[in-house]
Amino acid sequence: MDKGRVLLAVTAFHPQRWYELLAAERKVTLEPDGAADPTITYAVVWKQRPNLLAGLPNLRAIFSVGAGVDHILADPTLPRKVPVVRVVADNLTQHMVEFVVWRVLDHHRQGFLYRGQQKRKVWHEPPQRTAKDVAVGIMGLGNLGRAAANALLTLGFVVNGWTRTEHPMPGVASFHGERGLMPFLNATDILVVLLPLTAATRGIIDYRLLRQLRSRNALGGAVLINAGRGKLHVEADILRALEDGTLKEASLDVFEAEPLARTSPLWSHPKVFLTPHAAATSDPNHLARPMLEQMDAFERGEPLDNVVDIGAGY
Ligand code: NDP
Ligand code: OXD
Repeated sequence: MDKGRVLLAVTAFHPQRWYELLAAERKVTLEPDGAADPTITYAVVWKQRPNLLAGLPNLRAIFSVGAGVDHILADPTLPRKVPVVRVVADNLTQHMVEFVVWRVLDHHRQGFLYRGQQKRKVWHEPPQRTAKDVAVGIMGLGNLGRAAANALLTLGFVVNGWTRTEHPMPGVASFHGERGLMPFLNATDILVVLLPLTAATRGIIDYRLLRQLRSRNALGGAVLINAGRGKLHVEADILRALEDGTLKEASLDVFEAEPLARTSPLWSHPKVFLTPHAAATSDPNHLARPMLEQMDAFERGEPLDNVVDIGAGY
């Protein structure tokens, strides 16, 4: 049976390695032969061009090259009946755990202060606090949030988690839904955002929400770490919160518009640590093979794994 072709539709980065790995086993094209190309059976995508997938009559599944799928669902012409599969992979999870632990520890161990002191050649040892006195609240206790929570628990931090539906997790104070949000924030010193971007979460990290964090704490202020999506937060509100002390510091990996404009005050803000959407990179050397295996299994009649709930948006 002809397996058809894989459409590799990627913008924002060069898909060379993805192409090599997928093409080793399947016919791959970077462009369909016309809007209704009948030879395309799978699409592997990152921020595909709007309308690209709408007319493909034999499309069986859409694979995201990342864990998030907002970049796919943003297209209003997306064929709603075609399953969308997202990345759930140890390699990507490990990258995110490293990122979260790195940023939490840097804030906890006063990286900002010491980098400033080093620049000024200041020899001064401030009081040291202990992980057990600091509560990290993770918004989004999914595949990535749970793994990060476990690593933080091992280090001795108090961990709170907030989810959409009820998901108790051993060792974690769990909150869910709108009613759980305020008590979750009121018990949190370092807020880690690992939510997907959906209609319900867009713009959720605003000034009002940041005001609810616990700022009289062992750290001397509340901290924000966003590695979810930039459109979850309002950058003007983060800047305001940093100016008036609502936030002590922030680590931001994702931004409302990417790449971050060179004119953004976040680049040079003394209380901001910034990375270019690099918390957990999708490495094709780890992710292409499971994708190809899923295509083979699907053709044998097996169900797809990690299929997104398009209605919920993640
Ligand atoms: P999952 O789908 O496994 O988990 C999502 C979590 O968010 C779940 O716990 C879910 O709750 C919760 N959630 C969703 N909507 C709401 C809501 N309205 N209110 C409260 N909680 C909500 O996703 P992953 O952990 O795999 O990934 C999370 C996100 O991380 C991705 O969507 C992506 O945006 C981002 N990401 C960023 C990367 C980077 O490099 N910066 C790399 C990879 C991912 P429930 O458990 O009830 O369903
Ligand atoms: C992802 C990402 O969603 O890299 O995987 O942002």
